Amino acid sequence: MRKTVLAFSRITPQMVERLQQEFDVIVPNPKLGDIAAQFNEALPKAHGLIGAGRPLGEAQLKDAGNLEVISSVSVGYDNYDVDYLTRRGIALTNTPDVLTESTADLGFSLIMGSARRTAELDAWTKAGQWKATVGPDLFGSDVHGKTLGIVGLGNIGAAIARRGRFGFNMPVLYSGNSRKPALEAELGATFCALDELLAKADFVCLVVPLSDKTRHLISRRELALMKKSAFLINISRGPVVDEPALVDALQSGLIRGAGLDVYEREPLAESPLFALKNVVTLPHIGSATGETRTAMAERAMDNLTAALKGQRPADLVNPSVFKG
Ligand code: 8YV
Repeated sequence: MRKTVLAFSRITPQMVERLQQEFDVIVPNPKLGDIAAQFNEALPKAHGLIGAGRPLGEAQLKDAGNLEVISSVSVGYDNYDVDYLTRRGIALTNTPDVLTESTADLGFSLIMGSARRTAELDAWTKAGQWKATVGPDLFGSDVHGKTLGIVGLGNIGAAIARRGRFGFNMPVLYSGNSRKPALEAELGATFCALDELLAKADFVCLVVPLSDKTRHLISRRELALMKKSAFLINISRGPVVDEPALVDALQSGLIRGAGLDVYEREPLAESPLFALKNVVTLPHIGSATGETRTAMAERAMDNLTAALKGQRPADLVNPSVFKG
């Protein structure tokens, strides 16, 4: 019997063709009406789901009686109720590694863009405001040689730290659950408590997964610990930062600026952030390059295919479901 795959996002028509060689594939299509309704209708038939950006837990999956695997086209898996999936014996896979460097590139571009005010000054130039050489009111801040604080020195955090240390001669501080001796040796990085990092870093980069422990990790108290000249960079998940507290900090000059790729609610359609010149707001594009999204989708298809064939997928988030 051919198994059924519900490909709910991130899978191109060529990729669907590849999956169709082995599976029946259902792809919700906006031209055929409500996507959520099509997803729910297909769910009871599905043995595998592949896609990203959709919260999936008990409420959404109670009719998914045949489901064996969810293959997420993302490294983060905060959208999924892992305990529930594990209780049901449903495998969950993600796509680590392939997006590390692109996401670090984006993180570094937020450091550069917020410090040197590139988006703001691009808009200013295009608005025809360049009448004379710019004065101190439009000056930015240096990046090279400044202290880089990485909150969460995982793969992506380390890739940002490498860019800072070796490309921009930045001393690196990091905080997190555990010390990373190999990275300390490679990067000359110094482990410290979050409060100390906040007080010393010129750029505070958030690169932690979202969990109960990291929700609102950065709130009023933490923002108040930062230097007035410092920048907050968030490429992790929006709820790691208390957004109203950040808006206040940016409005009142408690910190110099911020570079954000993620928000408490996405897509961000309106926000007090939009009125602020000292924040760069990007639409969650950490991994959004052609090459990387293709690599992520391919890795996710490999994980899905392995699980549906009874083989252990390479990137299993909940290994206890897989006894094979
Ligand atoms: C995804 C990401 O675009 O991989 C991740 O965890 O943040 C991005 O690559 C996002 O998760 C989709 O919602």
